[in-house]
Amino acid sequence: MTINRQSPEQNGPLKFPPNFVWGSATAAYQIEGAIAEDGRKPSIWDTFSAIPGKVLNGDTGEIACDHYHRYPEDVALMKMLNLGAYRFSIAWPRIVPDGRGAVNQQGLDFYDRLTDKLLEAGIQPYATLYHWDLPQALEDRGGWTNRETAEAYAEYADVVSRRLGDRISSYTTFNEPWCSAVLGYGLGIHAPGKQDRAAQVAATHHLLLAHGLAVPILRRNAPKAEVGITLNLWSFDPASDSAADRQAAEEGYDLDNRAYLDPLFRGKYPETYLNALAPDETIPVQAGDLETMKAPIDFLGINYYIRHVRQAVPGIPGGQDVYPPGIYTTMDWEVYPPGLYDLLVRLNNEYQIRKIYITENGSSGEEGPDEKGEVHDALRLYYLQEHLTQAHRAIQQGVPLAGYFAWSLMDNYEWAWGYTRRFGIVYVDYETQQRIIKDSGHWYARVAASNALPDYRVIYP
Ligand code: IFM
Repeated sequence: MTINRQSPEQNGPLKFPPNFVWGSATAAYQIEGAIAEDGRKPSIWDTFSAIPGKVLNGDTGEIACDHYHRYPEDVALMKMLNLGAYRFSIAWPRIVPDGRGAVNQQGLDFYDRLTDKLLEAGIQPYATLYHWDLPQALEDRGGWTNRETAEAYAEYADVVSRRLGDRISSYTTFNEPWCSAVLGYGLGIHAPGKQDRAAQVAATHHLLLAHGLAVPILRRNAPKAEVGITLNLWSFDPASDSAADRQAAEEGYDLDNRAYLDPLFRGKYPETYLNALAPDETIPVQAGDLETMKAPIDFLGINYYIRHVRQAVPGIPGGQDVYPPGIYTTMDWEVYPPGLYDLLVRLNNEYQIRKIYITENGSSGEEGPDEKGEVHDALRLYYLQEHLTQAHRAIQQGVPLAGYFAWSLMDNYEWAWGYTRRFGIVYVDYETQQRIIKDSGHWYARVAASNALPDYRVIYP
């Protein structure tokens, strides 16, 4: 890895627009720990991670980064990183531990304290209401396959936003509903671990419905806060220039991206998605649902990590992935920054989106401290730099990109990968809970402070 080489194609720092939001992101189950404290009851991730073989090394979120107790120290770290905003998620099983009914004030108190700490530090709180930790009590009644869960979610959104109101700058209803539906109910590699395509289709619908039900509630309770949703989206490229591969890439885009974008922005599911449903995969749509889902939002959050390169396979809409040579992270994810540019420009051309945030983007990498206690995470630094360069390019093309949140503030529980994959710009020693800002974090702090990418570029490898 080489640092400080002048980039031939860049003259001076790449400046971002004034008021561009620089943040970083986490999620409750991945960092909080304290799973049985102050009235919290189990979520689907407590149940799933306790099943042998579901998570690497049997890791659970029982302690994680102990953020529930260490949040003041973590907010101080954010300050050192010059963050203007912090994107965190609120754990439904702390607030309404049985999913519906009794509200747990102690759970609300925690997010109240965190919000105050952030505001005191001059950091804007960006709260996500659902980042995968459904109360187990609701899963016992069918989880997201049951329409009741959407109603329960709307009640939960009401409770949270009545208490936190517009002290929260920005509410995100859901993080990556694709993951909840596809990984959780279709493929079974995330909680609740179901492998049932019909359940996946029902879950997708109820997640989008829950979003739509919550939007007016959030607006009523927090009129000054902005409201949106975060999707995990990919750019799609064909494996070759053949018509078949190009069609496979387009179908892939429809099935994974537009299946969420179209209901949210156009009030309908795309044809490719409808045509790909098997006879038993029925969307449980009721009158008015599609109208509800397209409640106008203030922003779309995008989590971008990789692109898909698709090769046609007869009879399989969307074809199959192929893996071109290149740089891959320890998740085996290709590093492909131009895909972020392609995606942003395409979204801006195809939908009326008021404002976009990149709510997650980052790289895994398992470097630990050296003998001087420093963490040299060359690939992550390069990854952030290259994606931010593409984000800057997209802004030049008129994309209304208003902020960027590095995933993640600190190393944490990477779901089915347990603690074996690290995404933090801050290193966490899980034995001692010591935090160390990595090279990428120091670099990001300078970028956030100057609102610009430096006039030098890091070369990797
Ligand atoms: O850690 C996850 C996060 O919870 C959701 N988006 C992707 C990240 C990396 O896999």
